[in-house]
Amino acid sequence: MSQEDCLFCKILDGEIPADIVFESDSAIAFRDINPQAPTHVLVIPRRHIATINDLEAGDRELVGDLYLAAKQIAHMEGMADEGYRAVMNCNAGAGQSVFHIHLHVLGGRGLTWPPG
Ligand code: DGP
Repeated sequence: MSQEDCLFCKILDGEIPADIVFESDSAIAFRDINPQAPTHVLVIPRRHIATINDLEAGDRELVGDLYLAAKQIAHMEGMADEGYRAVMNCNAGAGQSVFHIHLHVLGGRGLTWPPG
């Protein structure tokens, strides 16, 4: 279920190239074009969902899949023990710029809290 004007649906459809590091039945993950850490991967569901606000009860398993993908990626990137962050921005006020939900998986450097 892809949306015509969605950048990440275009990556899913292979219309826009990306450095894909993980694929499953429900999700894919690729390196962020503007990395904010040595490892910065975006995990996205194959199904188009614009924001966290659009999630429904039936999406529980899908959201779990995104986090299980993040865990796998953290191990693949060798940052699972050191620590990493897996976060999702919701709407423009929180910095969301692409309206297809995505988990930012960041690591490979010290990460401070709270984020800006
Ligand atoms: P957010 O600001 O939370 O919506 O994050 C969107 C991220 O998507 C941002 O970190 C940059 C990344 N991004 C935008 N366009 C592209 C693209 O064409 N390819 C890749 N790989 N990442 C992109």
